[in-house]
Amino acid sequence: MENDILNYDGIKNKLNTEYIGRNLNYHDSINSTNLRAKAIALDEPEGTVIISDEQTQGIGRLGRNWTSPKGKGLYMSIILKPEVEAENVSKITLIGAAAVTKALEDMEINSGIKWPNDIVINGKKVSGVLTEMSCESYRVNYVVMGIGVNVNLDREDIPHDLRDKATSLKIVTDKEINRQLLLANILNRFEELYNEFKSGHISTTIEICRKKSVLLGEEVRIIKDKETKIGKAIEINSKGQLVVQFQNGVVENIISGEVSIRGMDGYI
Ligand code: BT5
Repeated sequence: MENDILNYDGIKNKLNTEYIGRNLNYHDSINSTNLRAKAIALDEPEGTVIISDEQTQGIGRLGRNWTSPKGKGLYMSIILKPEVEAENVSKITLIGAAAVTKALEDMEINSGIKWPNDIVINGKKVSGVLTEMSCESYRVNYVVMGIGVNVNLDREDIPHDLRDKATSLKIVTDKEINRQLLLANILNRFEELYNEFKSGHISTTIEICRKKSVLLGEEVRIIKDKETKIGKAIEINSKGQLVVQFQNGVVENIISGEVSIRGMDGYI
């Protein structure tokens, strides 16, 4: 697609934000936008975005990797400096996931959220969020929220071992998607929801996560360290925790970041 460079000039006409994405550092290629964002976070203003056309060492949660082929996806990280206690930072992952689904809805693409950090379409993952922070005791120095979206990947761009659980917007819509527009939409949606969070509320994000959830009402396997437990996802509570009822009747609130969640027969 022509005119698809993800620099500031390419998106500024579509950006409605006050501060998210106004300082945008574009790279042709980088190891990981999260690594870069963490390296410069203390010196850059809130809302700075690091974006790259390709990542050579894209990272997922818990030491996993993120496949990031050149010119095909969105790979970005936003530097944030919220004045909140560290325990609230995991909510930023939900804000990122909600922003991606709303941005896709703005482009008439329907998607679901697999709590806490996956965006899925037709049962396969199209996007993931990775939130990292630096803090001293309870004080947050900075947060880096990374988002990866599989935009114009063809089937061959997805590694063999991921083909049954990963997809792209191009594969599901059968159309080439404008990455600049999607990027601007995500940043616009993110700023709205993040401003609400900074003012002490998160209800709009939680509503979106509930409405779009692919887990609520389903049997799930909760994987923590090496242990797997089976339960039913019954609610996302007002703190953004997943409420699960286990087979022995015990109800637990799960905090994002601690666990991996799988459906009973496959990825969802
Ligand atoms: C995530 O981790 O979903 C977080 C991904 C965050 C990526 C962004 S890109 C910009 C920023 N810079 C970075 O370096 N990272 C962030 P997790 O839930 O752990 O999922 C990772 C798992 O998803 C892997 O173990 C694979 O199974 C699968 N996977 C890897 N690449 C994928 C892709 N492109 N699409 C779908 N699934 C993928």
